[in-house]
Amino acid sequence: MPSIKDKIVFITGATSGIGEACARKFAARGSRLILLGRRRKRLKQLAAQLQDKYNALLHLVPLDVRDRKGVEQTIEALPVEWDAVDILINNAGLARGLAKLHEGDVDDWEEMIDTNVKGLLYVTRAVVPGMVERGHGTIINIGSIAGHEVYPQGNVYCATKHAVDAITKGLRMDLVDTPIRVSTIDPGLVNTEFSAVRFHGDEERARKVYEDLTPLSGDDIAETAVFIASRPAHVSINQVVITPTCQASATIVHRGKLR
Ligand code: NDP
Ligand code: 8X3
Repeated sequence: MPSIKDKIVFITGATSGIGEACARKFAARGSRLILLGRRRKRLKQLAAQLQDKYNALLHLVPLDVRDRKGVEQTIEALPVEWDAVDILINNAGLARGLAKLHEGDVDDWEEMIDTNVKGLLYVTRAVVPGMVERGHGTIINIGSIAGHEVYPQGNVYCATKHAVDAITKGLRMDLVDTPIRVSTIDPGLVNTEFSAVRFHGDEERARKVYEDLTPLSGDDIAETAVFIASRPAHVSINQVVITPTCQASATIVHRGKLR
């Protein structure tokens, strides 16, 4: 199995949830990490922990993926020892609100579209040409089951994740004559800050999303990312749909004891 030790892994949205778990799992395997997120203090705290525990080599990028110029300039100006990215994990993303489309908040829509679709595109556009030049790379997009199905009041969030699915498939086609692999991991319920963000900080409402069930953890997704990244070069895991055992679809979730 090819080693991911010393590989450069660029993780967006590394300050919490799935991205943070990816940082820990890849650091544990000896990867070098470029960690991006807006919350500077969180990035620094995570970096200190990873250095302490794994002696990890890190490059921190406190940045908003919606900042097109910032993304372009930062990636263009990566220090030479960091610019040969081996693995890109496009994870930064969010849901805002849960509302009927005709009653939806346009600011929420813009934030989701700008982050989940445009931000992912900006980072991908800046990182992938170097991979093509070097003839080497793995891209892992974090999509969602919301990219496969639409659920009531999830309209625009689901649209952004359908877009991630289309972008992933399109990129894979465009890179088919290169050694570069393009994957998505499409999770169902993962217990992270996702629902608190979706409900604009309403922690009680967020807690109820995961009540009476065993959700996935960020670690479950991070382990899947490590598995994808460490396959032999001729193996591309194109898509992994992963839900908790109690979840059969976005709307069919069993709460309470499993029989
Ligand atoms: P969290 O809210 O815990 O983490 C989201 C991460 O994205 C944070 O690190 C946040 O960092 C970062 N982020 C958000 N907006 C921006 C931005 N504009 N620029 C840079 N970074 C940003 O949620 P999850 O870990 O659950 O979410 C990660 C991904 O997983 C998302 O794409 C989400 O859609 C997807 N997903 C989540 C599921 C779930 O049930 N939790 C299920 C399916 C998919 P900061 O705020 O510091 O910038
Ligand atoms: C997150 C999963 O079902 O809340 O993408 O949309 S869901």
